[in-house]
Amino acid sequence: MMSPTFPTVHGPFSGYSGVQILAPIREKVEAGVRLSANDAEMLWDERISLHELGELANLVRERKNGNRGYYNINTHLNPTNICVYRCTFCAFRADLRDARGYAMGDEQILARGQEAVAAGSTEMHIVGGLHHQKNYDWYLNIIRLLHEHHPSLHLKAWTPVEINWFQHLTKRSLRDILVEMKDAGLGSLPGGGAEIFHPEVRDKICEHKADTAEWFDVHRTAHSLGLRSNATMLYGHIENAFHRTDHLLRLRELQDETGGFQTFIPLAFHPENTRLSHLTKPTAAMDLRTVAIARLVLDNFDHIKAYWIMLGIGTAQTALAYGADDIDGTVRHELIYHDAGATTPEVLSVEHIQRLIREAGREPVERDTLYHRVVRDGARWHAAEPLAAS
Ligand code: V47
Repeated sequence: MMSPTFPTVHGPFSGYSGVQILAPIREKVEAGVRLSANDAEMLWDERISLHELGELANLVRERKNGNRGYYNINTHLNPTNICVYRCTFCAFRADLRDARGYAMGDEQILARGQEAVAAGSTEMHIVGGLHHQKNYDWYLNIIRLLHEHHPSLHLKAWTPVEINWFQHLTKRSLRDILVEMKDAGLGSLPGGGAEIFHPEVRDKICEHKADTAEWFDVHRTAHSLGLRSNATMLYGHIENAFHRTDHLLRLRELQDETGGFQTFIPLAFHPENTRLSHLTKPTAAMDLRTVAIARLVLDNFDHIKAYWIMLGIGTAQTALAYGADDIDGTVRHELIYHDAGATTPEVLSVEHIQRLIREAGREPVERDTLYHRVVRDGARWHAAEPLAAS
């Protein structure tokens, strides 16, 4: 593991300009050479101009994904907000007896599935709280029910935090649970629950939930079963550049081993209604810097997603020139960010999302969850060729 030293204006590079610091990194990126841990640390140095960083990340982005700007038509389902954990950054969770606590019944879940299909969704993103009184079968049934009634919906569900909770509830192996979920209709895993992997931070913001080794074990096992997954990083709270670098390098290492990750999604912390509400939200400059650095360090990830719900529409559009190639989907029923003060709309129309991508100078391409081109014929759709990144 890297030591928590960090280049600063007073460190070994004092007197260097941003251009000088970036020059050897630029050479490597242009030559397609992997950046070292030291290079990755250097990228956070604020003497490096955001514009130059973005330009370099854009080179990699265009090499991998050309001019395409991906989106999908998706919907969110958070079956319960009641949660045994109390992560300091979370505004979504509720206690069992909280007036705002809820847990959905089968009818409501099926109605959501129906609504999603009617809206043309190809994907349902399902995550939620760890309810004190719901057993594993309640969670399994959500997947089974939706898959049986709406087989066209790809179910991207459960983070390692939930899977780890299911292990705790059932005392069964991780593999067993994932196999059963997959048989019931689970299509892939979303990227949540990653937060910050370094224990210096993780132990302070979410000490009780699945730890870093457990998070990686779930993804490793899922990949070995042929399930693809995403990865995230929650930034802009109590972490620093060293922790962010460590986070990205750990992800790059597992991706070297399995190749099972599809997309990396940097998530900007939204402080409202959380136990960290005294902190200020990261700026757009920080958001773009993080997108660009992720694109440069995660050379083995095909996609970097600028999640518009979290970044805001303007920054997400700009991020398409700073390393991102995907802005997530039309989204409907998102709660995690909206409970934490996000002011973005609750849903975007397909026409709107396409216009945003076009305005950013990119070609809008509708993809399914596994990055196949989606071809539509009226209300029907099918997945065509895989949109392979080069
Ligand atoms: O793990 C929670 C984060 C994540 C806050 O896989 C917060 O395609 C900021 O993982 N401020 C869940 N962030 C969301 C997530 C995700 C989102 C979009 C696409 C995909 C994908 C995955 O949201 C949590 C946590 O890191 N989060 N509360 C907050 N107040």
